[in-house]
Amino acid sequence: MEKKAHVAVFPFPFGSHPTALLHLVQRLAAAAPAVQFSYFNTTNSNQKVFSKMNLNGYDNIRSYNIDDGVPEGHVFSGNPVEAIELFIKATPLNFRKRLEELVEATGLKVTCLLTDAFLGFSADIAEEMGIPWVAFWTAGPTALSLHMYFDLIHRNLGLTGRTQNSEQTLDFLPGMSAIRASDLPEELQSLDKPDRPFSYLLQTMGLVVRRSSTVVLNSFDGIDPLVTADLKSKLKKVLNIGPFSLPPCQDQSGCLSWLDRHNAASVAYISFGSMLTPPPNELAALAEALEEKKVPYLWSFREDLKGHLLEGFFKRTSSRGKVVAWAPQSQILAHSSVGVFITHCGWNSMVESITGGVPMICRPFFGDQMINRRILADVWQIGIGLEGDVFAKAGTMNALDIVLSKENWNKMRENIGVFKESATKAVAPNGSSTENFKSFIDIVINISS
Ligand code: U2F
Repeated sequence: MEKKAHVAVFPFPFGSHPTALLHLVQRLAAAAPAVQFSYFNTTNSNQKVFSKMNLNGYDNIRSYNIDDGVPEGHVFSGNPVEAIELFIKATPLNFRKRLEELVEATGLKVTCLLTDAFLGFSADIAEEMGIPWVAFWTAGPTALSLHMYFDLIHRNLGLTGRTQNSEQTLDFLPGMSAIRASDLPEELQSLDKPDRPFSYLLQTMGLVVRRSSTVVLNSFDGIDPLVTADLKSKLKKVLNIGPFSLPPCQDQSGCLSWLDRHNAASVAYISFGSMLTPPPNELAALAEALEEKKVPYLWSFREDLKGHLLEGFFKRTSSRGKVVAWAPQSQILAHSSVGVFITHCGWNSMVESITGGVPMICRPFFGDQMINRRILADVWQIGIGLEGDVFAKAGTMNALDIVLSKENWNKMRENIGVFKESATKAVAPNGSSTENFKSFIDIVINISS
C-alpha cells in the first residue's frame, strides 16, 4: 500500500501556544493538500482555537480530543498553574493513547511528529516510531537558548532562589551579556524538579530539544544573530519562519475605525496577552496614570472578574478610551494612531509590535517575559521598563512621558525600523523566512521509509 504523509500535531494547550501551532498547521495544510494533519488537543482548547480560526475548506486537518488531566468534579483554586500541572501529569499517556487509537482505527501511520517544543517527551515517541520530530518553539531564540544552558547557568550562578546574584549577568553565554540572573524565569531558577511539573517539563525540554530533527521559530534572521548562530551550532536544524501574526479576530467592536478618529501616534494600546491580568493595585495605578496624562487608550481587557475595579475609570474616560474583551491586535499595532504598546512582553506581542513599528512599555510577569523586556529595553532600545517592573502611578506617568516624547519616540522608531526592515526582507519572496518555510514543508512532507 502506498504510504501517505500523515503529520501528528501535539500543541501545548495554554495561552497562545495552541493557536500559534494550529496557524502553522493551516499554512502547511494549504501548501501540502495531500498531507493529512491530525491535531491532538484537550477538548476545551480545541473548542477555543477552532472557534477562533476559520478552517473551512481544510479537509486535510482533523482535530482529536485528548484528556486534560482534570479529575471529574475537580474544583479549581483560581491559580492558573493548576490546570497546566494537571495537564502535564496526564502527559504523555493522553497523547499516546489517542494517537494509537487513531492509527489502529484508520491504519494511517504517522510519518512526522510536529509538536510544541515544550513537549519534550515527543522525542521518545518519534524515536519509537522511527519518524522525525519537528519542534515549534513559540517564544524567542534567547529563551530557547537559556533553557538549553540550564546546567551551565546553575553551575555558574549557583542559583537557589531569585534573590541571590540577581544582578549578575549571563555574559558567559553567547549573546547573553545583557541578561541578568533576575531575568531568568522561575523554571530556570528552581532545581526542585519532581514536585514542580512545569519546571520539570521545561528542564526536560532544554535537554532533549537537541534530539529534534528541526526547530522552527516565529523569528527572523537578523533579530538575534549571536544567539541564533549558537542555536544553529547546537541543534540539528533551526528554521526562522517569522515574523507571522496569529490570525486576527473580527473587529466586531470597531477598534480600527475608533483608531481612525485619532491623531497619529497618540493612542496607548494595552494588552497583557492571553493569560494575564495585573493585580488590582497595578490596574488602578495604570488607570490613574492614563487618566491624569489624558492619554487616549485602547485596552484589551480580558478578565470580567476584575473589570468592575475600573468601572468608574472606564466611565469617566469613555470619551477618549475604548475597552474591548479581545482585540484584533496585530492590525491595531499596524495602525498609525497607536503610539505605544503597554505589554506583558509575550513573544508574539513583541514581534507584532516590531512589525507594526510601535515602541513598548513593559510590565513582564513570568516565563520569558523578563528576558524579552531586558532585550527590548536595554539592548534593542525599542521600549522601556517600569521602575520595579510594576505599575505605580508616578512611574507609569513617567514611562508614558518618556516613550511619547518626540525625541525618544523617534529614536525608538528608528531602532525598530532596523528590525522591521530585516523582518520585511525575511518574509519577501526569496527571503530567508520564506525559503525556510519551504524547507519546513519539505520536512513534513518527506516520508522516511
Ligand atoms: C505566552 O504568551 P501569551 O499567549 O499570553 O502572549 P503573546 O505571545 O504575546 O501572544 C498573544 C497573542 O494573542 C493575540 C496577540 C498575540 O498574537 O495578537 N491577542 C489578540 O489577538 N487580541 C487581544 O486582545 C490580545 C492578544 C507566554 F505567556 C509568553 O511569555 C510567551 O512569550 C508566549 C509565546 O510562547 O506565550
